[in-house]
Amino acid sequence: MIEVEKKFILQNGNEARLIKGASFIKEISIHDVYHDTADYALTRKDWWLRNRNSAFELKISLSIDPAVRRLSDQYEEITSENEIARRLKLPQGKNLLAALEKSGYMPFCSIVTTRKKYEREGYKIDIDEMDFGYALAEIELMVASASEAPSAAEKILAFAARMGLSSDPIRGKVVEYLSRYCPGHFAALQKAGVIFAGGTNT
Ligand code: V4E
Repeated sequence: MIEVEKKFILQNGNEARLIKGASFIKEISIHDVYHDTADYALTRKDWWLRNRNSAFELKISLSIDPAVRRLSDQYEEITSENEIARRLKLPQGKNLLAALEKSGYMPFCSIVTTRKKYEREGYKIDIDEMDFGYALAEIELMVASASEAPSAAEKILAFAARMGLSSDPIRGKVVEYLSRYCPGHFAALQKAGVIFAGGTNT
């Protein structure tokens, strides 16, 4: 099965309409700390290394060409510490945090997200409220094959429009955090073509 998902900005109370009549599944708290080098070696190539609730995860962009990537927005997700160390060319078998610090990686952003999970009309809905005053909804459909992904994306957009959500491109939580608090880092990612001025909604 393949997940097809899209993110939408939540503002002016549009959350209430989205979750009206939805089944509440659960609420979780997520603490993400993102790491990179001083010259943004990872994020400039659209690689995102985070420690989520004490477990490391690396998201690697699957396309080298930013224009192609914007159409698909596919990331490989690696959760094994040994594999993360191998991809980052760090010494194997050591404590990953210590190895990262020794090689010049440091935290650049810390975000606590309260995520409420719902289901409505076959769609999975995540409502993410970030501790820095930003909120997003993610709407997801599961499909059996890649060929079904475009029509699933259309269905999500039609559902979102019915819920009164704007499908204008949005900034993910980390990109929004950087635009507010780390302008130098944000500008470096724009220059590298990783962030477009308009954002994304995938
Ligand atoms: C892929 C990515 C980043 C890593 C965080 O990914 P995201 O899906 O925003 O986080 P989250 O917490 O919802 O992850 P989940 O719980 O679903 O695993 S940070 C930036 N990107 C890519 C990106 C980009 N290049 N440009 C823009 C405008 N937004 C996002």
